[in-house]
Amino acid sequence: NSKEKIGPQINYTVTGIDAGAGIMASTQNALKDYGLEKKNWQLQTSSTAAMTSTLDKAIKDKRPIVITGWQPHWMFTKFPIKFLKDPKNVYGKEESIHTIVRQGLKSDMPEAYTILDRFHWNPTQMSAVMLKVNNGMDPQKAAKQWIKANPDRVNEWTKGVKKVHGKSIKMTYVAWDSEIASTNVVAQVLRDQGYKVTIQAMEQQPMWASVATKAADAQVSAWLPKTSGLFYKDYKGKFVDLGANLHGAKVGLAVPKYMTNINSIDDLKN
Ligand code: PBE
Repeated sequence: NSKEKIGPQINYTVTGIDAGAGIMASTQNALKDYGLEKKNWQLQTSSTAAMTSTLDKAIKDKRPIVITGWQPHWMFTKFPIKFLKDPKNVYGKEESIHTIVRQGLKSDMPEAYTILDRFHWNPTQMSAVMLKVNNGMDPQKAAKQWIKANPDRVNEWTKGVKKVHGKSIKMTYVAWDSEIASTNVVAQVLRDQGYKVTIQAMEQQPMWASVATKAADAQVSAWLPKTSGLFYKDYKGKFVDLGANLHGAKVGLAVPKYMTNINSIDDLKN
């Protein structure tokens, strides 16, 4: 019943993802800033896979649900969901995803640095890789296919860059769908350039630490200014920010479109 309060229907619960994600910290802030915490709203930690499966079931039964949502992500193509308005701007407006490399990379590996510096694509392109992986394809294979299908874009990154012969480079990432896609594409482009590339998935904090301590060379997973903002601030001065590799990302709370009375985070209080 849409006239009923939303809170009691879903146990005052926002269905979240892994604890280390920036969207989880932002959502804790949102629960405070919108006065939801004192009304016993809570954020449930899980994983992207568990969250999207819970969302899938709720939508099949047309039940209400509130999730942590972001774009680019296939959840917005697969499910009829909408972002809630965020009048207090807790999640920020549009975000960009930045490429972060270790200090000294430019002089140590100028070819890789140039490619990492030039790497950029758009949400449609990132989504194409994510969709293949979501449909069960191995991420490296999905990256190879995308590279083959987008020679002009890849050429913008590699044009005039000398081939190397077996130099090792290491990238770290968090196993979010978007970062699985971008990291595998960049890693494959570097392999095609002649690098021996390892990519290692880890939690967000160790990922930032790995580049700051030069244990890793690069990551392409910094959602800014807000979502990864705390880590950016913590490690500032210990990495090189090569700027945005993607514009037009967005983070917030989302609900199924059939929840027509819920359009803003403020509406959760009613
Ligand atoms: N995400 C996807 C991440 C960044 C990439 C929105 C789930 C987060 O830190 O929240």
